[in-house]
Formats: sequence, structure tokens, C-alpha cells
Amino acid sequence: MARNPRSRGAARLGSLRFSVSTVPADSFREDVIAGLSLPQKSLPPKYFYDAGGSRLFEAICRLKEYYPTRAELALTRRHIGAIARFAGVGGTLIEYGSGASTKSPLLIGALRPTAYIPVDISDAALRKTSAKLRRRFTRLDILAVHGDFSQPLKIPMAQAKGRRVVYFPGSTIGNLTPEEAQAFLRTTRGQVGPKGAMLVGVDLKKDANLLHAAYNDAKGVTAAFNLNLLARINRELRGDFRLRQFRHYAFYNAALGRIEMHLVSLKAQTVNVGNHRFAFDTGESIHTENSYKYSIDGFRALAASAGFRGEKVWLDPRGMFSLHGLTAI
Ligand code: SAH
Ligand code: AVI
Repeated sequence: MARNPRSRGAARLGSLRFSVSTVPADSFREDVIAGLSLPQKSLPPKYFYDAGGSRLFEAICRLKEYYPTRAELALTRRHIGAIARFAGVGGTLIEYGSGASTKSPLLIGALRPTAYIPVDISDAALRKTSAKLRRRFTRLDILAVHGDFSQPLKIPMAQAKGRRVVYFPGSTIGNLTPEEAQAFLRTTRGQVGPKGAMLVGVDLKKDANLLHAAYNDAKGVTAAFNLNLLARINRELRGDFRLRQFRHYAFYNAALGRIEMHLVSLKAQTVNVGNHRFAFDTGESIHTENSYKYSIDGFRALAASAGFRGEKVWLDPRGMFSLHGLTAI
């Protein structure tokens, strides 16, 4: 007799579905024109991540100077049992800024969620990673959302069974201002509900020399990642930035507790983006990214202001990086 694949005892296969939330087609153009019109020119870091930018970020993660990925991976491996006890098994795992999902397989393996919802602005990274996870976790339902987490998002919550756990690794929260981070945490608190939890990877304050090295690597991969934003503007918005006439510049701003990345104009020049023209003085910069570094107590205070209790914190053996386990207050 032929076996019915749906009959009891047969392994149930998971599914892979994609949905699109908020990624308005014109927002890139509008944000670039608005940002380059400011007295301190600036561009939102979320636009780093086209297909090339996502690949460059993965190359950054492999650099010897860029410690966050290795440190977070080490702490996740070391504490995975305690992390799973904190987050609980069998619920729904929602990951913001999933990218290459380097650490999520560890979490999926230990938490055994019924559904995994990765959310990313990079369609290329989201598709590649979701397909990879689908092959590895054949029973898991993957509901991939291509969307911008700085805007209201439609997460397919109807399919979220059990406890909701939001995972936000990589210190991507550090790329938000503390005010934006607070608003994001508040929204997340609403999403997970009173019984939910959040796991947030947060880079820690440390010796400014280590920070400086991490964002000024010897191979120039971080510089290429930063300059790729201008190449993307040229390609997608009819820009004429000459990449050789801009230099990557990153430094630790101790007063504000953040790495700042800039692109500095090496000469007085004008640049066109579509029909818009922008003048640059020699040495004038475009501010492209902040990467805030927190103390453990500083991050707990931020989480508390958004309705989360800092219940647990795990560190890597060198105390470089933290993973916070938050529950609803
Ligand atoms: N979580 C991964 C990747 C971190 S890189 C890790 O820990 O290694 C940051 C990721 O967040 C990228 O994949 C990028 O595409 C995504 N991202 C950045 N800003 C975003 C936004 N506003 N909305 C959705 N995804 C965003
Ligand atoms: C994704 N994000 C946490 C990285 C960071 O460290 O702020 C992006 C990055 N920028 C330069 N190098 C890495």
C-alpha cells in the first residue's frame, strides 16, 4: 500500500514563502536627494545593502580586524543551552536584518521553532539565505519578508504559533540612533506581546584602537563597502560620483559613543544625481553610518525605556560583545 505522506508518523515537510512589506521604490531617490541637501550631507546606512553591498558585508565579517561576528558566534555557541532555556522551544522566531543568517542556524537548531520569519531589506541576501536554511531545516516553515524595519512592517503573524521571540543580532541596533532604537524596541515589544521575548546582539564599548581597526581594515574591504553606496547611486539614480575622488573615513566619536563612517571629498567638485546637482568643498564629507557601542547597563536602560526587562546577558570569552535576553515588563 502506498504511504500517505500526510499520515501520522510521516515527516512533515516545511515550506518557504516570500512576502514583501514596505520597500517603496522611490524612497532611495528621495532619501538620497534629501540627505545630500543637508548642511552635513548624510545618507541612510540601510542603502548599503544591494546585492554587492551584502556580499561586501559578508567579506567584512571574515576580516581579522572585524571582531563582532566571531565574538557573537562564539558566545552563541558557548551559551546556546541557556539561550534556548530563556527563549523557549517550539515558538516563532522572527529575525530582523537576517543577512547571511550566520548565527540563526544555531538558534533554530536549539529552539526548534515551528516558524522562522527572516526580515531583510536586501532581497538578494534574503533569498540566498532562506534557500540555504530551507535545505538544512526541512521541517521548518520559513516566511521570508523583504522589508524595511525602520517603517511599519507587515509580519505574517497569523502563522506565528507559540511564544514569539524576536532575534536582532549583529549589533545592527547600533546603526540606529538611540531614539530610533528606542522606537524600534517599542514596536517590537508590541509585536511579541506580554509573553514574548527578544534576543539582541549589542557591541560593547572598548579600547578605541580596537574599534578603529575594525572599521579601517588593512585590506580596504570596509572602504569598498562604504564607497559601494556611491556606485549604487550612480547605477540606480543616474549619478556621476567619481569614486576615486572620495575617501573612506571612520573614527570613534567617544563623546557620542559611536563609530562614524564618512566619505570625504578629496577636491572641490560638483556631483549630479539625476537632475539634481550637489557642490562639495575639499574635505567635505557625507556621513554614511553610525555604529553605537553600549555598556551593558546603558543598553538595559534603553530597553527598559521601551518596555523590556533586561533579564539575561551573555558575553564572549573576551568580553567584546553582548547578547541580551529581554522580556516584557
Ligand atoms: N544579522 C546579520 C547581518 C547584519 S548586517 C549578522 O549578524 O551578520 C545588517 C543586515 O540588516 C543586512 O543584511 C541588511 O540588509 C539589513 N538591514 C539594514 N537596514 C535594514 C532595514 N532598515 N530594514 C531591513 N533590513 C535592514
Ligand atoms: C551591520 N552593522 C552592525 C555593521 C556595523 O559594524 O556597524 C556594519 C558595518 N559597517 C562597517 N563595517 C561593518
